[in-house]
Amino acid sequence: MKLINNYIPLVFLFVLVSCNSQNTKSNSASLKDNFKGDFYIGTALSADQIEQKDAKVDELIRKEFNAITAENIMKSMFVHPLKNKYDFAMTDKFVAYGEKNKMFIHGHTLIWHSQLAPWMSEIKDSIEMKAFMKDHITTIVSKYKGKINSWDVVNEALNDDGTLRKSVFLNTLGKSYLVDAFKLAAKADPKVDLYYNDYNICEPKKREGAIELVKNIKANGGKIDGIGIQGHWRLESPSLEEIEKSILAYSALGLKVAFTELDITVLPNPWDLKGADVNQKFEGSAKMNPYPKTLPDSIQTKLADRYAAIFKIFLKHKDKISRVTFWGVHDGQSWLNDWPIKGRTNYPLLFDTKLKPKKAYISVMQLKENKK
Ligand code: 9MR
Repeated sequence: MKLINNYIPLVFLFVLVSCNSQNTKSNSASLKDNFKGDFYIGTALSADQIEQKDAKVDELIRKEFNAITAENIMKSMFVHPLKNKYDFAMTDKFVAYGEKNKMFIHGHTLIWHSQLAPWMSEIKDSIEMKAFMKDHITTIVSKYKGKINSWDVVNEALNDDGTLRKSVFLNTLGKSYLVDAFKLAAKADPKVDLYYNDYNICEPKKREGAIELVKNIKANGGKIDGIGIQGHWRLESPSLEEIEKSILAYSALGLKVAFTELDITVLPNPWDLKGADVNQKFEGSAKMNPYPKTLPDSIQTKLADRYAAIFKIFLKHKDKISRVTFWGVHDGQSWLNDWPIKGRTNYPLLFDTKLKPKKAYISVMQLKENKK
């Protein structure tokens, strides 16, 4: 009996130590470490996150992610608000944050029809537009030469049917603006990776358009290194087949494939409702905002399964994929809470508003952990 009594504290100690070491293991596991050697795992950062306003969010960012994109502050209206004025205060902080934390730094975005400074939308002719593009691209890319690892040179130049979007760039320069943009960026930093970035380019028609666009840039002597598939996806679409076909098709062009703005909406879409008028007011409608407090377990599981299935394909083609970046750190900050309807509660990412890993996080992590 005495002998057994002597052993009790020892057994207790063993249980304590092994529990602790398990805790340490699961607490120290992270997305970036789990997918090390496969592809970068990135996130988009808000201005507050770049300025490290919330210590807990900052800790999570540094623990889980090894690549960053600025969600907004690098867009032209912020960085180049007036013809003769650049404002690099925030972009400098963003790049310094990435350097300090040894992260892959992605530049988003140089030429985009949206979030333009007002003076840019008023450019009327080709001479003025050429001068703008040369100054804008050269100034920004040269400034961060050797610091920013890849750029979205052109963003969202296509319509959903694969034709070129009517923008101030297309209107003034014709389709040659695409080639010009890539040439200017390559001249300013010959080593940086240059991407074309867009949404819905896993859909067959738009994919054809994107392939044409890339071929046209290459045929005209532009340097393009990669394609950014944004990945603003839904639970049911795009299909896994189309995602896989897209990885193969883009990579067959000699491009790196990056998933650049990944999130998955779980909310109903006004455009899917039969007879729904997009201009109708959906704000405040309970039908359109079905989970204002928590996400039911059944949907949480659907989201986890969808993320796992998608990451399985990413892993299968990891040799072709350079980076997978989520569009935000946690559900609370997602743009999808305000689009296409303002003020809803969406659940598109791997961390909830309290920064806790969701079932989707576990399902993605398990894809690798099971193989270790
Ligand atoms: O997430 C961004 C949101 O905060 C901005 O209000 C919005 C303005 O257009 O842009 C969002 O990010 C977009 C990205 O820059 C390009 N692809 C689509 C993204 C979601 O709209």
